[in-house]
Formats: sequence, structure tokens, C-alpha cells
Amino acid sequence: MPGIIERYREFLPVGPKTPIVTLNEGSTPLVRADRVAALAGLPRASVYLKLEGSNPTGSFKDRGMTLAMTKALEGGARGVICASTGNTAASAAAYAARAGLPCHVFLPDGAVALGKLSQAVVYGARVITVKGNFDACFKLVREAAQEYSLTIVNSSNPYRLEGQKTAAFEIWEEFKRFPTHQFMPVGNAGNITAYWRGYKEFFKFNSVNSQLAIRNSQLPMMMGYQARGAAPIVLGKPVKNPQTIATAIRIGNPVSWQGALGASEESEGVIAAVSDAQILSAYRLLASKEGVFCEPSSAAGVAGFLTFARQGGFRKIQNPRIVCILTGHGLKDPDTPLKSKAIITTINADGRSLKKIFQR
Ligand code: AN7
Repeated sequence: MPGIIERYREFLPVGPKTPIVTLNEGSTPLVRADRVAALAGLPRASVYLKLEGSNPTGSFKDRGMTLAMTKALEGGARGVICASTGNTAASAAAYAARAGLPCHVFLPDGAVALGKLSQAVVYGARVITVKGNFDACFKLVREAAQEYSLTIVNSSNPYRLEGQKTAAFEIWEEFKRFPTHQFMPVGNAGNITAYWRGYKEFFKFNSVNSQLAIRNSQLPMMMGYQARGAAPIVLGKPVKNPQTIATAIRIGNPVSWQGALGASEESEGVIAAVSDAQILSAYRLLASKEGVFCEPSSAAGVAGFLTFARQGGFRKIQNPRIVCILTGHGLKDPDTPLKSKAIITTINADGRSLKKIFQR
């Protein structure tokens, strides 16, 4: 499959001469999850997982980065810069390498998952770690961008969200209708803003395009989840010192705060919080019951789904069609599975030791 710019050119701000920077991102798997449905007490509901970790750098950021980098190159940028909890940096570094542009990434010191840091380094970005959190990094980035004429590729860059909205198109195309509910993590709140825009645009497009009749005109309810220790939107005020094991969404003052509120209010969804324990429980469940390894932050949406279902949130819904967005790959964060009691047995290389482990 080509990347999202070629696939959805008519919905994106590109022209015939635009130099496209792509790693053939998008077209990610939408996988049915019957065990998750059963565990939520909805054995007959259809629950799907959108595996955004299957993107080229292992997260949904690639959808936005292909367009942000393409437009930066087209506009003659000198270089790009971002603040990041890790995935934006990994994606920016890869696409900048492909575009041949210098890339500077600012990361909270000691709070970025190992895989993401490795990616930023190997793709050749200039990696700066800051003694402060994401919000502090972003402040420095805005100063540096101004001072040194660099293009910011955080989700404050409007092309990021334009690219990311294409994930909603893919979901519609697979179902040939909208889901009833979409569950996802919320950090800087760019992604939920982008999905909602994508769904609304596709709805409008289909309404005027007679060949594509809309079978179910109902747009999905957007259900966004923050980590309890980093839940500014839920609290209604910035969090000075956000804390969560889900480092990707450890953000105290989200860039797209208003976008997230708009998405949840217009769609009659919610922005709510889940605890780290709930996140880790959903994270392990996805891997051990569905064979799907996502990073902890991605599991926040599934934790939200399980909570919502157990509280009877689907009681009045006829045939729910649920999509959970798994935003990043589990290998991004290789340390987390080994932090709990890992069941690994070491034996001597002989037959007697081999026999022993199968006794009992
Ligand atoms: C796996 O990389 O903010 O609500 O700097 O990496 O659109 O911010 C990452 C965010 C969810 C939240 N899941 O998305 C960054 C960064 C994963 C993420 C989010 C992020 P937004």
C-alpha cells in the first residue's frame, strides 16, 4: 500500500509537485478482539483493535509526520524541531532523515521509554534531554524554533492532525460504516482531535457523494482516557507535576485541549481518567489473551473501555461496534513487562534439568 498522502490525496493539502516524504505509513490492521469483548461482559459485541504500532516507526505519529515533513520540505524549511515524550521524536527523526533535514528533539530526561530513545539516536536526530517534563521541553522548543527558524513538528503543527485524521477514513472503509464508540488514550489530545475531524469530514464527503451511501449516519462517540496522575482535561486545570507509568501520555498541559473537549462534547463521548493499575492490567490482558503487544499508554483506551462496559455503559446500545486505538507498539517500551514478576526459568543444559521443569 502507498502511504497516507497518496491514498487520501484529495483530503490533504498537497499538489502535483509536492515532494512527498513517506515510509508507506498507514493501512494498519484492524483486528477483532473477542476475548476482550467477553471480559468486558459483552460476548456478542464486536470489538476491534486498530494496531497503530504497525506504522513504520511503531506509532500513529507517522501519519501526521509524513505530511508535516512533506510540507516542511516543500516550504524550504532549514530544519525541524519537536518536544516529545518519545514517539513524536522517533517519528520526526525518521522522516527528517528521509527528507534530508536536520532534526532536533527535546525529551524529558529519564522519562522516555528505551525503544523511543534508541530510535531518535539511530535515525540521527540531535537528541537533547531536559531536566523537566514534556511541558518544559515544549516551552524550550517554541523558543528555539523562533530564534533559529526551525519548523515545529509537534501536533501544534496543523499538518500533523491533517495526516492523522486518515486513520478515521481507514476505519470507515473497513466497516463501510462508522463504529458506535471509539476508545483511545489522550495525552496532548491531538489524536482524538484528528480522528473526530476525520470522521466528520468523511461523513460530509459521503453525504454529497451519491455513490457512497451512508448506511449508518451516526458518528462514533469519542471516548478519550488520560492517566489519573496526568489528567488535566478531566480536572479542568493544568497539572504541574504529571505522574504515570504511561510515560507517553505524561503531559500536564495538552496542546489540543480544546480539540479534545470539542470531540467528546460534539460526539456525546467522554474524557475520563484511568489508574496506572487499570492501564497495566489492560496492557497484560491484550498481550496474554489477544496476542497484541502495545505500549502501556495505548492500553489506557482499552482500560477505559473495560471500565465503561462494566459500569453498564453499553446497556442501551443495540449492536455496539467498538474500536480501541492501540497507538504504539509494545517493543517501544521493552522494560515494562520485566518489571512485574517475570516467569522465566533458567536451567542447566542437560536432560535431567529438562525433565525437572516438566514434572509437576
Ligand atoms: C503511544 O510523542 O505526545 O493525545 O510527544 O505516544 O495525540 O498526544 C505522544 C503521545 C497516545 C497521546 N499514545 O496522543 C509525544 C506524545 C502514544 C503516544 C499518545 C501518545 P495525543
